[in-house]
Amino acid sequence: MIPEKHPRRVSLEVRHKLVDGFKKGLVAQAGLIAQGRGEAFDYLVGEKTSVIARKAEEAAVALMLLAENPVISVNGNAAALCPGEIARLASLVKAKVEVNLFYRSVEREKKIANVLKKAGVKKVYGVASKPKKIAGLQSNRRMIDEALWNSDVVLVPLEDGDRTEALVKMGKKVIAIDLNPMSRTSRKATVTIVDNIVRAMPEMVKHAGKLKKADEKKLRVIVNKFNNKKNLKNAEKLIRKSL
Ligand code: PTJ
Repeated sequence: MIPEKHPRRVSLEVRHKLVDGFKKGLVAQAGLIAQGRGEAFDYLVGEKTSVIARKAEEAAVALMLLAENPVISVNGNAAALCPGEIARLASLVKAKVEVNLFYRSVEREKKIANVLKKAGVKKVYGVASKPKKIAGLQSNRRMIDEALWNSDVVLVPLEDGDRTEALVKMGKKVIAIDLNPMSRTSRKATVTIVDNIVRAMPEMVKHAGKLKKADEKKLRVIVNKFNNKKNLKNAEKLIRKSL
């Protein structure tokens, strides 16, 4: 039980969600460590969505709305932390949802798919599927299902650098949510959102609600105005300033 007025209440609640997710078999052991890595960076960005992150969130949603075949690629941490927002965003931008795990097991894929379905995702891809393999990648995440193979824009919350790079090489536009602006994922992605997934996803749902009826021209202006390199530099500056 976390006291109502505990100064680190929100952060502790998120931790507990992940521990619960681990107990339910959604989150990998290493997923708990990944969260700790994220928390350290979150502390440095002030544990709130910066103007810098908000810009990236808006550009990411515009990119998804412009896509022919957008996909949200979900791992254990994302499923444990924000299944409802994944379902809402997928519905607003008409994205397919696939499960893609670093520590791959069909049992975990099925559990994650159930949580996503309960949250409102109609069809979940990548469960016990016959995957296609991304050439040159060593990890289990090289195995991707048809939905991701055919996508043009993919949202990858908490991704590995080598897969981000491989997806970009395949010609896809990659949107990453990563609190570390210096990670390889952050540097290789097309749009990098330096924000905690628990804040980024609700923000993206809000943007999607506002932009879903916007015309193509307006969406293109948002995407073209966005400069990922510059945005990452600004995120890094924000962190340095807080030290
Ligand atoms: O569920 P699986 O099997 O696919 O396991 C996936 C994990 C999470 C274990 C795997 O992707 C992993 O090892 O992740 P990393 O490389 O430790 O973390 C990826 C990045 O996510 C790091 O740069 C973290 O700073 C960042 N990160 C961690 N938690 C959050 C986060 N970014 C945003 N929000 C978070 N809550």
